[in-house]
Amino acid sequence: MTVSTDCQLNPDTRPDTDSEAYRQAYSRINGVVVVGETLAHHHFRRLARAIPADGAELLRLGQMEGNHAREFSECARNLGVRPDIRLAKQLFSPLHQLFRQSDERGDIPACLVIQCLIVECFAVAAYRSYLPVADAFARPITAAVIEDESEHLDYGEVWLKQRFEAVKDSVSAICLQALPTTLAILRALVDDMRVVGMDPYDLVASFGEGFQQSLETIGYGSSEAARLLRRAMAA
Ligand code: PL3
Ligand code: FE2
Ligand code: FE2
Repeated sequence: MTVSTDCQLNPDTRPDTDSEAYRQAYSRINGVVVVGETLAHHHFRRLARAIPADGAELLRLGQMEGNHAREFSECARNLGVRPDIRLAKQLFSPLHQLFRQSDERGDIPACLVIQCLIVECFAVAAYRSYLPVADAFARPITAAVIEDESEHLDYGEVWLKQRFEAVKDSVSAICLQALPTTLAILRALVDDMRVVGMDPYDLVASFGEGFQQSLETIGYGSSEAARLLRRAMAA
């Protein structure tokens, strides 16, 4: 997939990155991004221990997440904004706890659904929605990160697809638990997204489409995937 970066907005509709409202919204959004990327780094390191046959590959993916966290931190520094890390840690805590519990009980499929399917679909949808309104410094960084996140999503899809019948129950169960906690993060950022020029409803719709597509890729039939998604989104 290639991502165009020349999507500069008309100067009249471009958000004013110097306004106090923008800076506060950006602080909360960037905090969520930096914490999400840092957790992704830790999750891939845990996955490398859980799946030793793919250890080197998973450590490489984890390394990419560390780079994303650094690059997005630079985007905030470039605007002179400090990311709200405390709020972001609170928002991500339920999803991170679910990952830890799944890891502790040796439920590799659940860990892969949380990190590679849910978090990565979330990241791809969010970064695609941010790209057209990103400032000139953040735009090329965001475009490159989207390519990386697609690779992380692919890793999880391939692993789960190869074992679909054996992992299906675990996948369905963790979707019902983890999707509501992910939507709660999005819900907490709805107003801030509008301030930076993103459309939160568009984002939720493209997250849902991307996630349903992933479920179908690993082996669900399309009406079965849609039903699971509807149940999880309503939970
Ligand atoms: C996976 O590699 C990392 C997961 C991070 C989750 C990101 C959630 C983003 C929410 C809204 C993002 C808008 C983009 C803004 C970029 C500074
Ligand atoms: Fe990332
Ligand atoms: Fe990622």
